[in-house]
Amino acid sequence: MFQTPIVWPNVILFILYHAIALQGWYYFITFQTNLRTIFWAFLILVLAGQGITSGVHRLWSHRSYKAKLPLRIFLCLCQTISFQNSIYEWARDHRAHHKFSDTDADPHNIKRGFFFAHMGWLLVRKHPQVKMKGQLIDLSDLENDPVVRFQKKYYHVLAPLCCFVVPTMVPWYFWKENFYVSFCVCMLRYLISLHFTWLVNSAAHLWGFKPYDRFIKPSENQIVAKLTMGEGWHNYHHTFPWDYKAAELDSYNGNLSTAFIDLMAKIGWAYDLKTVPLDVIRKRVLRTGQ
Ligand code: ST9
Ligand code: ZN
Ligand code: ZN
Repeated sequence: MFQTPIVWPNVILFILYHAIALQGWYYFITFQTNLRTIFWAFLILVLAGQGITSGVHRLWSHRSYKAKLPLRIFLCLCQTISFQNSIYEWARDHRAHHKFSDTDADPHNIKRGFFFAHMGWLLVRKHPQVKMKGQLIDLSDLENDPVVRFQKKYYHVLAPLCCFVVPTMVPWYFWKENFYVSFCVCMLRYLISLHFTWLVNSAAHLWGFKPYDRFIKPSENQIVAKLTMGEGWHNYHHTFPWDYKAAELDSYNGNLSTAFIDLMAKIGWAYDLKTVPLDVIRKRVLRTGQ
């Protein structure tokens, strides 16, 4: 039987992150932070979010649209700010998650429980099946993208710089925020973005409706959709992962990522946006829907 070896440095690091973020929360609710620091943190949260949703998720993991070089550079910068592993590693794990959903070869297999799917998978060694079956996934498109290659090569320097150093320094340098307060707020913003993202793997794999495929765990979770700028329509997304909207409906309704990609398409930086024809959706709903 597979024993899960715990990775103690990760456990300690995440406890430390949470302790510092809690101090950030305390400074926030006791009005000890400059309002500009909060706006700044919110801006970084949205940028990092776009790097995940429009960038590493919809573009690099699923190829649901194509992006010209300037957009790829911008999204790569945003994804680096998110400090959620390099584009290459994130997309590799995510493709494994879709191909081997809810099995031992899924890096955050929901069958191992809420905590494991949420963040526990980052605190232990991966199941051997993830590494073995993961070899079957084609990653040549990522290996051939110079933006992805550059980020992977310098990730260990770029990620701490973009996620912690610059976001902490700006409020301290430009509006004389207390340095430690700025650092705590930066850590709070980082942990909010991590937990919101992780909810897709935990909550949206447990709770919600299954209008498109009742045989899979991923579900339509409106709360997660709101928190993740449009990534909680997870029953639809696992049924039609190539749709750039990651949702059926055209209305944005909190799906800021779709609005962003549409805007990029208008200026010509995004193209070949893939969607699913309505009759294909209807047929699937009749065949496998709840
Ligand atoms: C983080 C990621 O948080 C979150 C991803 C969430 C995904 C959500 C998806 C939902 C959609 C979008 C949501 C939008 C939200 C928007 C929010 C808005 C505000 N295939 O990994 P290693 C092989 S990261 C094939 O070290 P260990 C490979 O050979 C948080 N092969 O495994 C590899 O070597 P190399 C910050 C694979 O040793 C070797 O195994 N980051 C695959 O078991 C070793 O790989 C951290 O905390 C595969 N899938 O360690 C870092 N995987 O890489 C945490 C592995 O050289 N990570 N191989 O090719 C770690 O410390 C370690 O990875 C570990 C496992 C301890 C977890
Ligand atoms: Zn999923
Ligand atoms: Zn996906």
